[in-house]
Amino acid sequence: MSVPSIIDVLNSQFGINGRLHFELGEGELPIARMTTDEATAVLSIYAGHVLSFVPHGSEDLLWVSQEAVYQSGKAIRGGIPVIWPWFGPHPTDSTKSSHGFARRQMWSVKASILDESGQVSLTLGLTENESTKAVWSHDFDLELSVTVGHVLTVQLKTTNSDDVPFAYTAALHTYYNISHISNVVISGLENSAYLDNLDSLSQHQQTGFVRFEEEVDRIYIDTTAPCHIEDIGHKRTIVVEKSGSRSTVVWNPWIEKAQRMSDFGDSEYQEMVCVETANAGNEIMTLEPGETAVMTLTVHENRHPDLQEEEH
Ligand code: TA6
Repeated sequence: MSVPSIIDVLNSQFGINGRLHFELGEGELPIARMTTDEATAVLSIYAGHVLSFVPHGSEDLLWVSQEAVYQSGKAIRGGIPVIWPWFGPHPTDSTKSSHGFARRQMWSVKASILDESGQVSLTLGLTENESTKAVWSHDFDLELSVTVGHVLTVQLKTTNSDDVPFAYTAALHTYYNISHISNVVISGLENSAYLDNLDSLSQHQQTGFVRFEEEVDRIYIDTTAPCHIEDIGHKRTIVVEKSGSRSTVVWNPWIEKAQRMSDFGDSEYQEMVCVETANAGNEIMTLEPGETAVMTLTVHENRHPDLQEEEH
């Protein structure tokens, strides 16, 4: 009798007929396909990484590069990378990879639920192992819960399972799929303070909506506000709401930076924008042993079928 594959085991333990199915995706990495009457989603078990969220009859709300690499140990370019336990470069050791290690680890499947409203939820987990201990000394317990329905809900729960306090920064580094970067404005951050990553993290204040005519890389601080990505070309507003997050990062690499990234097409900067649900910059989280913190992102679209597209 043949040994059941990991996919067979996952489908037998957590699969939900017609609603939740595991299979091998690109790079032979395990993925979960989540199907509801309102939307579908794809979640990579590797990296705990949402790759797609498509409301029925609409465009994917998430963007993934055509050049993305699907390989153990590498970060997937697009979707919702889990940035943990440090946002950006390592605070003291430049030899450590940017944006922490959670997005380069194989997570485990912990639970699946089909609720009475027809939403499908999948919970993944990550705890310390030899490779995480090599770069970060603490014991920890991460849980990522993804719920698919009319709204995509992504919840990142951090528990300090160590016997000493630890500090971390984190983000759900979401890449949104847009019609064209010159068609898009972001509202919700007016008058917010931000640290400009293109100007030595100097502090500035946002005036009006966020628009894009060059690379933008900003950590908006002390903000819990929802953001609206107004996209005339796709005739929709992407509504980004959050809790447990006091920073919002906005990034578009523009031309030069896109050309410098091997897993990012030279012109792909035109079809994406990152609005990241974070605790980053000076928003450093500290947990005592046994303490838990939860950061939650909810995303949905409002469609505007009668909107007229301006020439760009
Ligand atoms: O969130 C913005 C940012 O910190 C940018 O500075 C850029 O580096 C981006 O993240 C992508 O980082 P990555 O390590 O995924 O290439």
